[in-house]
Amino acid sequence: MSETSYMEQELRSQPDTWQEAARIGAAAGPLPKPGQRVAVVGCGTSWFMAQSYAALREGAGMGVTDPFAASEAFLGSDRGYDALVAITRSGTTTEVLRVLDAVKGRIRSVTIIGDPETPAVALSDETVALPFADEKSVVQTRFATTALTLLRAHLGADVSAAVREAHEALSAPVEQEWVDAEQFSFLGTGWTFGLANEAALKMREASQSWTESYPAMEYRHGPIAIAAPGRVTWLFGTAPQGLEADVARTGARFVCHARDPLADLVLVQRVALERARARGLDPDSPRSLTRSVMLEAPAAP
Ligand code: F1P
Repeated sequence: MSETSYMEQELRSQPDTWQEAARIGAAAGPLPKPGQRVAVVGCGTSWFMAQSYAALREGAGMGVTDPFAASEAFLGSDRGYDALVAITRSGTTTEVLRVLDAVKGRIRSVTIIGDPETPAVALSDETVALPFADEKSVVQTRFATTALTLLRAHLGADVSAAVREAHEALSAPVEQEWVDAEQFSFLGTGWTFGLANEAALKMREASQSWTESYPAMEYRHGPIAIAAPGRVTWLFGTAPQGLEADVARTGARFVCHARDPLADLVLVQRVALERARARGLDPDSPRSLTRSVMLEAPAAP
């Protein structure tokens, strides 16, 4: 692995790309208007950003917002969607292209895209391009968080504290206990559940780590059985009452930081990078993964 991987360079640029996205998101643009019924789709990391956006938009009282993995989206006319938001860094992910094609002429689509020179653009009614956040690393870091920052800003959030705290997350120490830990369970509530899913995926992709993720209130309903000494339970946002003490009793390490949860995800990206390094893995070339999943068309019957 080179001294500085693309993953490291890209994750370090996040405060700048977030600032740029916040500027774009604050303008009206083609993103859904308050009151519209919205479906939001993506695959992998982009699906998890869709989950976070949906929780934020619903929480802000902006209207029904349903997140789907692109391969599992329910977009029938009985659901009454006014708009489809697709999130894709590559613009070539087959399942996302299939959804865009399927709703064409029926539901207005807007795609948040990293590479605007790709097929998703022609299939979308509108696009919001974030080429400055596109990445060379297979493992996504800044595109995902920048897309979510754009959406947060579009929902009216002031993201300046998140930008400031992302800087701080870039210089915070990565504890040796996190590099050595046997297992991580990531937890969140509301919009931070999507972040928990993304944190768990990042650690699997970049460092082949054993990770799980749950809504925080679900953790006591079974998954806490995995918590044990040498393992970490990492919560994004505010801890539900009593959870820290419950985890402490298992002997697992409980981690919950006060910083903006999206900024805390930056710290997890750094943990993933350090764990990859410690295991001699190249985070830019993760095992069995490609930048985009492009499937062949099914054979004609
Ligand atoms: C989505 C994605 C990535 C994942 C993998 C395959 O890509 O699922 O999240 O890390 O490399 O592609 P995209 O649609 O956002 O380009």
